[in-house]
Amino acid sequence: MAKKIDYKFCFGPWNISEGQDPYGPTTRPAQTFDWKLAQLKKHGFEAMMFHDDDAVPDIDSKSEQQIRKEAKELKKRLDGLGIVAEMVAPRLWFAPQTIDGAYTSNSKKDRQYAIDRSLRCIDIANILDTDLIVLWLAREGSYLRESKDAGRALDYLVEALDKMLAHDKRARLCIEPKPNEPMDHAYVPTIGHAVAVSSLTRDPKRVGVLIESAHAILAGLDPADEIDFAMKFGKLWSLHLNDQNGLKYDQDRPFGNVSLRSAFDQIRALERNGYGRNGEYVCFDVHPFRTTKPEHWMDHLLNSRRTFELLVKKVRSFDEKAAAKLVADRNYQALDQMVLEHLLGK
Ligand code: XLS
Ligand code: MG
Repeated sequence: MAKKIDYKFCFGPWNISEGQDPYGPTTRPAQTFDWKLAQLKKHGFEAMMFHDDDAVPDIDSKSEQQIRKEAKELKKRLDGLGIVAEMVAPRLWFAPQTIDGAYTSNSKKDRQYAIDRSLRCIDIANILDTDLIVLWLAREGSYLRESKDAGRALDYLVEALDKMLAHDKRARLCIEPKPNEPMDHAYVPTIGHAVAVSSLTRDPKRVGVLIESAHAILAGLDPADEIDFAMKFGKLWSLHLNDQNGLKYDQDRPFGNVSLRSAFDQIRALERNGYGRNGEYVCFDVHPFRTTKPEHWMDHLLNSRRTFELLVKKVRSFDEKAAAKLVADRNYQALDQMVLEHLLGK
């Protein structure tokens, strides 16, 4: 039997947010970036995820040279702390140039902005010594169907991906699909779409995917099936575990918060496909509740990791032979109860 995987964990600075939502201000005092790095280290996480402007703040106002200089300074700090950068992601949904989309904007000039910024993001990743570029395609979609053309959008998207692939022969692009929010309909809503897009690029083997549990649920899909699908193609290079209560706004709840069974199934899919064997990280894209007090600031991350670890034990102690017998006998009623009682510790 293959050696059991010891998972490595990470999160991003936005996962220790200050409690703001679209309807109200922060509920916890602002913290510095250094405080966030220190928390990560203190609580034994191995790596941090970065947006390009987490790494280099106010990136749009800085020259290429200045960006490189600041990225190098950050790399020194990370090395000093013993923290790895898991990935860098261009934040393409804040700038005035991306009001009408980034790579798929109707404006040529604005599409160029999105590409240029992504190339700078790849430069930063290089300096931080990661080859992983995460692309959450936030504004690539339509709000008003007649304003865009989905086929043309796909051409624009592939053109942008090709420019990134050409810019750095080492970079691996990881598409993080989400079906909606902020757009009404995203152009790359699921893992199947992302895998299909990869096949149109100049180097499909350097275009993979990142699954976020909540995003799959928002697409009406089972995150465990998305994991199996992506890994069948060898494309699951990163993972954002969290939870989501139905088809609402993106909730980024702690892992297992809504459905322990779904969390169990996601880990079962990871284990049977060997996720982590090539150094992939388990990241938690979770947010503290708005109500969380400052003294409990890290609990959603610590709880997510603890739930993950407890469920790994549950997956490893699940009687797969007995389950296979029930499957062979088509006794899914008994299989269902077996899963429930296993989770209930019976
Ligand atoms: C938002 C996304 C974002 C990405 C990184 O829904 O999950 O946080 O993970 O750009
Ligand atoms: Mg995410």
